[in-house]
Amino acid sequence: MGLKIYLDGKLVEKADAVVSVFDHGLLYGDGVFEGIRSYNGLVFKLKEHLDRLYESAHTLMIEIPLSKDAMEKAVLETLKANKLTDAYIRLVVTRGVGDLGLDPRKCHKATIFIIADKIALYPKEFYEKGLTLVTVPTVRNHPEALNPQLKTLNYLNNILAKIEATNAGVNEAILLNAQGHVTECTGENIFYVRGKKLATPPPYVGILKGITRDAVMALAGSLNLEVVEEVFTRHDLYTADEVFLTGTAAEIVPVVKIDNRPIGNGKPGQKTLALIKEFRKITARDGVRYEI
Ligand code: PXG
Repeated sequence: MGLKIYLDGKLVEKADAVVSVFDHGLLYGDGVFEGIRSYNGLVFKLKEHLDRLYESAHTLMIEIPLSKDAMEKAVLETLKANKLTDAYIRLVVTRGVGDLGLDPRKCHKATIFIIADKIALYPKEFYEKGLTLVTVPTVRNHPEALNPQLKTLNYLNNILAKIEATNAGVNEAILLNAQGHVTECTGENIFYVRGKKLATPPPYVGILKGITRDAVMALAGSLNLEVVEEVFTRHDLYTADEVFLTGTAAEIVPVVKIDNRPIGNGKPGQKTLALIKEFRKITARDGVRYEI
């Protein structure tokens, strides 16, 4: 049995899961999405992901033709149809089919699709050895141009940064904003540890308010870390005790080198490793349960 995809209310075979070339998601990147994970039959932070999806759609004035409850059911149904206990879920809502003009009023119904597939885990050595990063020339989208808080189908800002990191022969890119302040990576938020302080940039510098970021901030207290959202520069990262990234796909991943400067002792930090342990406990325990 092949992969079953949810498409506009139906579960269809992968080969039949196709959208129109007139869909504005494709023609203009006009749409929103979420990347969600399930762990052993529990969907982690599903409500938070759905809230963020509907908030992004609200600002873009995309009307999602399903209630949040119905959307939650559609996600769980897709997981069950594919008999997946540990999955990566991609939920996409586009403006829908229109004509060859960008006017969204021509699109009468949003397109919804949900792909649930096996999770492609990051290589183990990333967690054991840590990542190498560079800051890249492409600056993060200005919040008053295309706010990074919206999880839209337009990821070209991030893709350009990823290309620059790859060209530099490293794992990931750090994007700065137009003022030179650290924002985030191409698909992860960034944190640093200095003494008892755990710092991460505030949303207004131009970041996606990550759901893993929020979960890590909530865990910090139990590890005797004091969380602060602060505006900071590359220097603060170079001189930190520890740096790590957070995201649904990556979870928590240590960073050991930035712009050729070793971070701390050049190895994954103790606080980072302790946070990974705590995070694994909550992903194994919390979430929306489904039976397959
Ligand atoms: N910043 C950006 C720009 C992101 O796209 C995060 C931070 C982390 O947010 P969450 O809510 O996941 O903690 C993201 C998330 C993918 C993929 O397939 C991308 C993300 C999440 C899952 C998968 O590239 N981005």
